[in-house]
Amino acid sequence: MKNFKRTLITSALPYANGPVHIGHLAGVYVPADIYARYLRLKGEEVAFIGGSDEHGVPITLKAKKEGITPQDVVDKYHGMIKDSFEKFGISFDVYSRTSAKVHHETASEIFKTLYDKGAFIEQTSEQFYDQEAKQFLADRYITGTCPRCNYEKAYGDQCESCGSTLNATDLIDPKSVLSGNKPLMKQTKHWFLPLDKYEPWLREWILESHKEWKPNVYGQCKSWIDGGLNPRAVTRDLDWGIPVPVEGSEGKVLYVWFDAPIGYISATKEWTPDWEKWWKDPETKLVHFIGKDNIVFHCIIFPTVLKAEGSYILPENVPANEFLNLEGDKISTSRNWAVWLHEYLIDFPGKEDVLKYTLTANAPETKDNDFTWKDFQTRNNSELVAIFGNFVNRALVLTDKYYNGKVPQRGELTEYDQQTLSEITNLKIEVEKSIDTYHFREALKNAMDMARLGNKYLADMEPWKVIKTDPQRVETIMNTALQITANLTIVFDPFLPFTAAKLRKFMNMKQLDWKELGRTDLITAGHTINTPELLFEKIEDEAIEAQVNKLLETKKVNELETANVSKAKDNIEYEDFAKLDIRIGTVIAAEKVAKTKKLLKLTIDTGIDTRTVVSGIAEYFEPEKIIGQQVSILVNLAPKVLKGIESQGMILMGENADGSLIFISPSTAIRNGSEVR
Ligand code: B3M
Ligand code: ZN
Repeated sequence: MKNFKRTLITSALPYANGPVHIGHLAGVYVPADIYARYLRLKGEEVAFIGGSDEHGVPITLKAKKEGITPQDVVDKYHGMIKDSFEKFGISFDVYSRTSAKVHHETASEIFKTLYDKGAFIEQTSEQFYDQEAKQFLADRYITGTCPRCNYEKAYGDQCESCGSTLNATDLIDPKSVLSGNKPLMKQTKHWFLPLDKYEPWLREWILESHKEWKPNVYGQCKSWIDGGLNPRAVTRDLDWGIPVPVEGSEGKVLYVWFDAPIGYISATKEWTPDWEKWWKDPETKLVHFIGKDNIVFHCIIFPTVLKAEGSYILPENVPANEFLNLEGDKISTSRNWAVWLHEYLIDFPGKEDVLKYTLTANAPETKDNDFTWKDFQTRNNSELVAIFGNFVNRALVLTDKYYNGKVPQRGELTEYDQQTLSEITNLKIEVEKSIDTYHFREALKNAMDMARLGNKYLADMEPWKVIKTDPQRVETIMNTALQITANLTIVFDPFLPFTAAKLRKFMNMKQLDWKELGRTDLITAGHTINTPELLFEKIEDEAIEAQVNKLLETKKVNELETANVSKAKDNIEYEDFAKLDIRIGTVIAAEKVAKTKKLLKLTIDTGIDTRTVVSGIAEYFEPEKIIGQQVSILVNLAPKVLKGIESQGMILMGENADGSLIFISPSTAIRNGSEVR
């Protein structure tokens, strides 16, 4: 392995078009933060870079929808995102944003350098254009009918009903989101990065020299490269973003995926004037933390940009994660299927580390994983409370009780004591191995094993019993237990920083460097600890049920919104329709039909006569509330006896997606007997 002087850690820049959720945290920010904290504790030189991605079409669409400017959108969400990260203790050295001036300058400069070097190719192609809005249309600006499933509101790049990936030109009856008009095809010029020319280099750099990358990352790169790389447009027709710094490119901006990764560089510049040592010195180890949907951009496109520029280092590793699902479904911002960090902070105050623990213990490192509230509760109650918390609490409470909070002297160690203490060093080695190879889930398990070790030690030693027969031995037992506790403050520091700080406070200790981990004399006899408090508290069923119910509500709303409208029936002739005699009438009496759930017996003034109709609407209407309601009634339907009552006609109803019903009534009152046709 190569020796580096310093580590530059970047974490994907979240789009500032919505708040951040547990998927972001689990996939990117928690592992990056563990890595950064761990290296800092080891005394290494680290920069941990983050920021918001504030360009791109989704942000302009959000602005349009809410009737505000794109800048308003990003200001709002950048603030929210930054705040959530701070509260969760994600320890960025800088958290910047791509609307910052330094970023516009940096991205323009890099584009210009590549342009001047002739690194791009210019190409003219046909794109959809909205004549009324005088604007080219990005895929998301076009909707139409999905050619696969007939869903009428499919986007130019994807159908959200059947999930197919589409080209805007596939849509049946395409419409511009801006004007509602049918868009035209018009020629437009763009700049392309000829990835194909870099294929031999990429093959060598990734497939030969980075075989150690995670299999999911390496595999994706290999399939991109083997599939044949094509020139990729790095500019777009859009009025939000960084203007293309070339003459004759009015109305064009840099493609968001061209400028966003450059955001890592700009943020570093914002942080330190000494930024070049971080980006241009081959002794810097660059590591990108990202989710799997960003692999091609960080492993192929951005490195190609850096390579073409010529003076930058390339990533040493890109430990991308798979996805985290929520209760069995894909997390989705647009469907509100997520656990939002800002909401979690309100619902579970002071429990930031519990979420981090759950997300790391169940991190989607090698495959997609599922977050469930039940698992969250179990991890808290059966692991954090029952193992870690229980051990620490016993150690502190007994020290308080037996020795008034003063750490007792250690006498002679038994073989079991020695074994237990030496296990700390073994676990330290395991944690290091795991973190160094980006296996954070395993690393946390190793750390938890240290708490387990302590918990088992006290359970086996039973000092609360021994105290009656051999009080001297108990001094050694408690001293040993407190040495383990002191080690826990170090080993958990990268993973659960709030908990580690709390534990240090209980123990009345300073923060210790990683190199101290494994020592069995971290606290000396006579040192006074503070009055014990609980490290973790149990999470009750009610709190979990409330979260599950919130998700069920969301599910209901989504089902209503996406339910498919049934297809039109076969055509009929007008004569067929004309046979139906539909009139406006008024309900003059209504009562439930005994022993049925669904039926109401209605008396209707049809203008022709007064008649009885039995109608299956009882689940949605209370009889007394619909007296006086005007309705549409099919009066020439052959009478039929239902539950012993002759029903003379049928009330017409509209049906919602969830099966609930509404009356089809005139928009203003009209004479009973009026014909509907
Ligand atoms: N904003 C996509 C995402 O949030 C994109 C990442 C940019 S990293 C330079 O998944
Ligand atoms: Zn579809």
